[in-house]
Amino acid sequence: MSFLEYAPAPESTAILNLKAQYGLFIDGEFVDGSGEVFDTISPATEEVIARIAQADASDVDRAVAAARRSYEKVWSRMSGSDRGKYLFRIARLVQERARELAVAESLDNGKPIRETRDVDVPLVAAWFFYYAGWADKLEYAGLGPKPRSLGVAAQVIPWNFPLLMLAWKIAPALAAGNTVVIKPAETTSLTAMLFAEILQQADLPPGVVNIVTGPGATGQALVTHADVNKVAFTGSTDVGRTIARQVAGTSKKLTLELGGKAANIVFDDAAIDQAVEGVVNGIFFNQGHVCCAGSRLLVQENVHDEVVDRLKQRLSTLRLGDPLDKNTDIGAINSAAQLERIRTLSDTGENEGAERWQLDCTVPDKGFWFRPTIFTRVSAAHSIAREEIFGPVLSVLTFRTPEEAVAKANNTPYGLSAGIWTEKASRMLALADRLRAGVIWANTFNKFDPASPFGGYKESGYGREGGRQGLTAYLESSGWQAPI
Ligand code: TAP
Repeated sequence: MSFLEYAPAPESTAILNLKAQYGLFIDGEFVDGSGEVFDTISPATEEVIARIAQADASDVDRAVAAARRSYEKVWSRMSGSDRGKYLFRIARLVQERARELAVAESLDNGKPIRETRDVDVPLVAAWFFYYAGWADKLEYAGLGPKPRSLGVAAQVIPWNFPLLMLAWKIAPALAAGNTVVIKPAETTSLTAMLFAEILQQADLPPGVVNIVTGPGATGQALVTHADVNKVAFTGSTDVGRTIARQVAGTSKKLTLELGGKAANIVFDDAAIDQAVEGVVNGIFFNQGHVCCAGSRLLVQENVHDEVVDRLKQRLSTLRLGDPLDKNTDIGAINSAAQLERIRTLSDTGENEGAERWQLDCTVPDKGFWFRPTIFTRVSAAHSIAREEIFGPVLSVLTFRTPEEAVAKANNTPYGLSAGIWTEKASRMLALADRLRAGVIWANTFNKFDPASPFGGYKESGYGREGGRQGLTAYLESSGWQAPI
């Protein structure tokens, strides 16, 4: 074998010590669910990894009761510094079990091991470290000298960053003194179960975190439960709308992190190689299953051909395949249903007159795969320019002036994120002021930090996660105003 042919062996699953079946995690213990158990499969091979318990409304009731007991008797009475110690312990245990968590996440979700190893899992630990530091400093959260926790938080998360979304939800809730019942997505519950083991290792008091697995109906039973004080949801705009209606008129506080259709705007003065890297990362990271993905490339007309050519050249170097292989850039699509959605929307793009280009590569026989795709000749009216595809599909549009770039970027019901590529700092700032997006990156994309608030405008939801702002979502507002 020549040096060029050498490829390291895929990350071994031998590191995993998985159970054949996982129960619900209620009151510090794994217990049976009342619904039928379901399989969690590897989207890369369609093989069953483990069986997962299904919670019905009575199980959700038990979980909420456990969270309430533990809130009243333990967690809300504990000092902030003691709560912080538990969060630090969880962060350290995530680091200790990092390799195992990365392998399990890649196996269950289909995302490349390089991403779970270098992005997802380190960020999970970073989120717990960051909020551990806040637990005894809540008086600096901006809500007055003695901010109060809300009570029991009901949290529902999607499948695209299973463990990271769980950390985004649980870490600030616990730091602020709330207890939690969380529902992972049906197709990606495995790492939440490993996280439950970590909570046991950390000796977290029973009932502080409860995990109920199951389908959308389980999530619905949770968010509509009468004894929860806070609902935090990340997922599709449709389900977010339903939840907003269900929560309306109750005393529950609500935060919603929903979809996006971000514009990545490339000006002719940008460093083109750097911009191309950023555009590739913006849409092909995590197979495009990213709410803030740069799914629309807005490129200045005079550099359109050059940018698209270089994009195609760069994409031709990407490797699609086994998520556990360290050389893999593009992993599997998370489910058959999501693959179908991506296919349908891409076919619509072609039928509406856009030009499709796809990476020429072999796709494994088994599993769910979609080759990285670029659409050119896209107009603002095309479905692929308006609807969130949530897959490795980039729609390219052009603009002539900064005004036109802003107008096109804002021409979407969403407002989660945007990217600007230019050498001119004055242009970055001017554009950032006028883009209706909660997160704006300049000369970079998809950068996340626990200290930095994340969230959207318009139909991308409301409330912020991360930073000091992420804490206020889990604290009672006293009407106190910081002195100016
Ligand atoms: P959804 O179908 O909305 O599912 C999200 C979660 O809600 C899942 O756990 C789901 O359970 C559950 N659910 C479904 N119906 C429910 C109901 N009526 N009541 C309560 N919970 C319910 O989204 P998805 O397909 O998992 O994720 C893709 C979408 O999420 C994309 O649109 C993406 O943009 C968005 N997303 C946004 C963000 C942020 S930060 N803004 C982050 C990630 C994803 P099941 O899995 O069992 O159906």
